[in-house]
Amino acid sequence: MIEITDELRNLLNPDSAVAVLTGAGISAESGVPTFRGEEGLWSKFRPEELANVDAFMSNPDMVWAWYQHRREIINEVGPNPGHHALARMEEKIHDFSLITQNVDGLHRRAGNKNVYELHGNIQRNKCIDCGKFFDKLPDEASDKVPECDECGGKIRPDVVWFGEMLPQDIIHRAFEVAEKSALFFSIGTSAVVQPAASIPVMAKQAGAYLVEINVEPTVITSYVDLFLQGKSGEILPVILEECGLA
Ligand code: BV8
Ligand code: ZN
Repeated sequence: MIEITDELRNLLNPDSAVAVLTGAGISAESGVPTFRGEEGLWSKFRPEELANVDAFMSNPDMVWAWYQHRREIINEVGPNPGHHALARMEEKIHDFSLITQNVDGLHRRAGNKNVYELHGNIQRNKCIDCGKFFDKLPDEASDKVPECDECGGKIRPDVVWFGEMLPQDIIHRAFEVAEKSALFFSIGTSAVVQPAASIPVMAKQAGAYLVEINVEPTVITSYVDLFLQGKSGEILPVILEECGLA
């Protein structure tokens, strides 16, 4: 039984400014592996081995194959009830912002529009030399890094790797909406990767009621106003129901 506080019930209404930060946990029930769980993508590898420029430059085919593997998984799955609940929230709440660390595109597929993809999107690729974007790849299935048809440069996933800056316009908009929110949800994130992990803290410091939804406590759990332990795909629909937004 999840405990919906009066504050949450009062704040989750169509006229509140609501913002959400999601991480890999919200896609777990869709079948997309998280990063740090036991079956996590990185249980076999470590972030520094794959999600950074040096790894790509020193072993491009291995990094490229890892992203192809992840794309295959993502292309096989769909949004789960947690994603759909957030899409429903955006339909019902006039001022709703969804900030995500995920690169799987599942929030948009569930119907959310006002989505801030802090770390890019795994379905988009770009040339590392001339920056040309590629929505379609020369050979969709190849595990070899494709080459740019303009300049011959290597093509990489359009995601933010460790050590790379986040898109400045997006991160600043995310800070803004967090700071003006009356209610902020941190959902399915271990809250360790910066600067994304500081966003829920900023929201609370600016006066938001901070709710965390996670199957286990995280480094911010002791700081939040309400910790709802459990699967986001199960908890979010209940919250909508209890707050009359279903
Ligand atoms: C930058 C895209 C600087 C690519 C990703 C030392 C201290 C502090 C910071 C640093 C440091 N050393 C380096 C840094 C900076 C570094 C960082 O934060 N490192 C960490 C590891 C300490 N950050 C960066 O490098 C960032 N850039 O700082 O640039 C700069 C400044 C100026 C000029 C140049 C550079 C860039 C970070 C972005 C990296 N890219 N992803 C890709 O996807 O391949 S990170 C990747 O991991 C995700 O995008 C996500 O952001 C991150 C964390 O993962 P989560 O989403 O939280 O997932 P995780 O598996 O960890 O947790 C899942 C959670 O869900 C768990 O809590 C689990 O319990 C829960 N869960 C599971 N199932 C469910 C569930 N919850 C609910 N329901 C369920 N069913
Ligand atoms: Zn090019």
